[in-house]
Amino acid sequence: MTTHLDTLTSRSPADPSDVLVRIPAPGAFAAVDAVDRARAAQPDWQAGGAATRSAALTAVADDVEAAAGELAALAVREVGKPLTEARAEVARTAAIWRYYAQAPYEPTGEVHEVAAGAGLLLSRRRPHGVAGLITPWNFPFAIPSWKAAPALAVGNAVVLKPAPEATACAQRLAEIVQRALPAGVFTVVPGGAVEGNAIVSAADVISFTGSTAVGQAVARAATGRGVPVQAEMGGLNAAIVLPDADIGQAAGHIAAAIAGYAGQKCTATSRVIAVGAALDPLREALAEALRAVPVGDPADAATVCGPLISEHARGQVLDALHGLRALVGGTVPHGPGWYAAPTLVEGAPAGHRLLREEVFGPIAALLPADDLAHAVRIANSVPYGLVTSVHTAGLNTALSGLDRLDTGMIRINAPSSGVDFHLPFGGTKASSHGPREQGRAALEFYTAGRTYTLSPAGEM
Ligand code: UN1
Repeated sequence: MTTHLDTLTSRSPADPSDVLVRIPAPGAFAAVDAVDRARAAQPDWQAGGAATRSAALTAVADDVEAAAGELAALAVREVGKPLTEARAEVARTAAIWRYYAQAPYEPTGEVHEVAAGAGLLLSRRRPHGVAGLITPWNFPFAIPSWKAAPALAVGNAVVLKPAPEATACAQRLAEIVQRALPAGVFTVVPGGAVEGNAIVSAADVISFTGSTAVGQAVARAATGRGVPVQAEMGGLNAAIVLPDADIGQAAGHIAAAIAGYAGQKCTATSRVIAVGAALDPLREALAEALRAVPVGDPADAATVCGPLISEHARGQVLDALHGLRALVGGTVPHGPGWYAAPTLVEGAPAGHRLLREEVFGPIAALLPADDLAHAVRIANSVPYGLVTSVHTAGLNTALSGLDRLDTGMIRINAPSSGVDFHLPFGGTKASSHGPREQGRAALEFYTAGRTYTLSPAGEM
């Protein structure tokens, strides 16, 4: 992990003079202590039964809903998420807890016949113990929840280390979750690299979302200890537009996926691949849609593109423009806050940084392709493979033309960003490591299989 911090500071990206948190970093010792306390609390939580766990998760969902307005306002202030999107994230968070509140009642195994003789074979899934979760700032309620809720549902205890930029959101979420759970079962340890490393060195299962460099280091460390690990990392997601697409609809979806929350999602679109005759009308429609994106104060419900998380993050967007002419944007609005205008470039040469590295800003490159097969080759030509949106009216294209796309998720006639929490989430190549998260896949990840052989006692 890259950040070594003595003091944790979180400030509003729309007004950097607004400091939400300034606390001493708790240190490695405190992180390991939280894991130890979680390990002591976990057996009773597991043994408490399905109804107890289900009721606790339902209580969290209810309390998130009851606090919805306040939580959305906190995400606006701390991580600059535009209000309408922040409200949607809080609603998604409540739905995630409600969905996983049913999981304790799900079957945990299978019964099989023995190969020969009398007896029974059972397979059953058991929790690992303590789940160590390391989460980013961009979905400060939803990502901790879609990791913690399934881990808790199947009987693990949880220690969560949020990104420093989202410390206040994580602490507020902890208050809500802790009200519903026995002491020690869910703990937030604020911090940076030191605390994160300590959790990775002590927990029984690790789930990470964040940058590729850190995720790969986490995966190596956990694998070295022999504990299960999943890491959700970067994306360099393509939108492929076929000539038969509804170009106006495609432009709207793609503009939202480029500029929504200033492109600060691993699912954002950063490459737009126009097939054949789609190029000219798409260029025009997308430029118009991007110019129309409301940029500004995240507290305004009409805002779609708010500020970048930090001055450094905005600098990355400007650096990525190097040597390119912007069709739209490429400018930095005046005033406090780390804003950048939604930006579209054309003519980026092969190998340009924009086509190799995740920038995490409201910027995308428009690229031409001769036909669908060419578009798929371009889409695959990056080290990442998280999500690809495809815009077409053709069912054949959607169902059979995309087999060779090297990507974890395909979204037809929809923005690349946005996910359904009840389905598995994850990608290929440098985007993801280990089993999928979310949906039922998460219940498998947070448990280990055990096989029982039951033979009759005595003579048969
Ligand atoms: C979304 O697109 O709604 O960190 C979710 C991220 C992803 C989640 C994206 N893991 O941006």
